[in-house]
Amino acid sequence: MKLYDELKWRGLIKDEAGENLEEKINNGGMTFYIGTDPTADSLHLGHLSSFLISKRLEKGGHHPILLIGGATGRIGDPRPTEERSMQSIETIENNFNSLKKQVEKLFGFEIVNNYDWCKDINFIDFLRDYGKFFNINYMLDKDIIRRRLDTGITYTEFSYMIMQALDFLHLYQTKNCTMQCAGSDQWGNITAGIDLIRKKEGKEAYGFTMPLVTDKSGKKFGKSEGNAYWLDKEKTSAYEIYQYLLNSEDEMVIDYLKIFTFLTPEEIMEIEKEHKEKPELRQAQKILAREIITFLHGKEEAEKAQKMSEALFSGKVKDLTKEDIHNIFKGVPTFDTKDGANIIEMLVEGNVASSKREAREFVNAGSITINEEKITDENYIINNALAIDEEILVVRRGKKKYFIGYIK
Ligand code: 383
Repeated sequence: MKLYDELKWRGLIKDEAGENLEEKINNGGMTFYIGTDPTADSLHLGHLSSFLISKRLEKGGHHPILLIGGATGRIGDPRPTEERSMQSIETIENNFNSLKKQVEKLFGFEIVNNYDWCKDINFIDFLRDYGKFFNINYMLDKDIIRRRLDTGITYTEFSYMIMQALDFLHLYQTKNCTMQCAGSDQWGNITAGIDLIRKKEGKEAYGFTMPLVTDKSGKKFGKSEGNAYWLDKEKTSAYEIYQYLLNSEDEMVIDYLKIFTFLTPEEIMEIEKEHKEKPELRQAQKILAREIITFLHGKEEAEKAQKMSEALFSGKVKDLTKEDIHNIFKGVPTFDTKDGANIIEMLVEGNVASSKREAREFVNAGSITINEEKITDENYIINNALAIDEEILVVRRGKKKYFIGYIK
C-alpha cells in the first residue's frame, strides 16, 4: 500500500489542501510540521494520534518538525465554547520545558519554538506585514470563529489564527517546510497559513487534518469524566492506560489499532478476523494496550501493566508487590488500620462504609473483598498474615470501588 492509501485506510485523512497532495505524500521528501501549545506539562492520549502521523510521514521519507508554541501558548487557540483563562508566563515556560523533554524522548524530532521568531515582532509591523493579508470577512468565516460569535471572543483569541499562519510562513521561508498536519480542529489555522504563503510568496503549500478520535457514542477518545490520560507516567500510570485501552469498545478497537499502532495492515486485518470470531478474549484490546504502552514507556512497562491487570482480574492480587499496588492504585483512597481490628470497625474507620449499619449490610451482601477474597463474616478480624507484604489490604466494595488499607 502506498503511504497516502495507508493513511486513508487508517482513517487519518479528513480534510486536505493543496494540489496533488496524494502524489506529494507518496513521493516523500517534504518538510512538514505539527504544532502543540504548552497548555499543560504533558501531552495526553488525545494528542497521540496526530503526533503519530508525523512518525508515519517520516517513515515515508518526509522530514518532520515539531513546533511547541511558546508564543501561541501565551495567546490561546480559541475553543468552540468559551474564552480560555490566560496562564502565567511561568506556567507556560514550565510546561514548555516539560513538553520539550517528553516530545524529544518520544519522537526524537527537530523541535522549534515560535516564541523565537514572534517575540521581536512589534505591533505596528504585525499590522502592516501580516494583518493586511487577513480580510476580516475571511476570518469571521472560519468555523471556530463563527461558533464563538454568539458567546463572544476577545481580540486576542481572534488573532490566534494569524500567529499560526505566520508560523507556517516562517517555517516555509526558513526551512522550506511545505506541509502542516494536525487534528481536524486545526483546519482553519492550517488553511490560514496556506493562504498567507500563497499571498506573500506566491507559492503553494499543503496540509491535511485527521478526524477527531471518538468512542462509539462520539465522546472524545482518551478522556474519562473530564480527566485526560497523560503520556507522562508520573501523571497517569501505564496500568491506568492499560485498563482504559483494555476497555475499548469492540466496535471501535480495530479503528484504534489502525490509528494508534504501527502494526501493518495485514497484521491488523488478521487481528480483526480473530476479534470478530472471539471478541470475548479481548485480544485486540490487549494488543492495542501493549502497542501503545510499549511506544510510550517501553516493553517492560507494557508487560508489567498486563501482569497487574491479569492479577487483578483473576483475583491473584497476592502475587503483586507493594510497588505494583502503588502503581495500580494511584489516587485510590487509603486508610490505616491495625492487626486485630474488626472488619466492621475497619470499614467505618476507613470510610469504606458510612456507618456500622451500612458496613454490616455490605458484608452480609457479599460486596466486600479483601485482597480479592470475599468477606461475609461480620466478626472477621484483620490479620497481617493475610496482607500483602504483611501490610497492605486491597479492599474492594462492589465491582469497582477500591480502597487501600495499611496495617500499622
Ligand atoms: C500552534 C502554533 C502552530 C501550529 C500549531 C499550534 C498548536 C495548535 C493547537 N493544537 C492542539 C494543542 O496544542 O492548539 N493551535 O493541544 C492539538 N495538537 C494536536 C492536534 C490536535 C490539536 O497539539 O488536533 C490534537 O493534538 O493538532 O487540538 O504554528
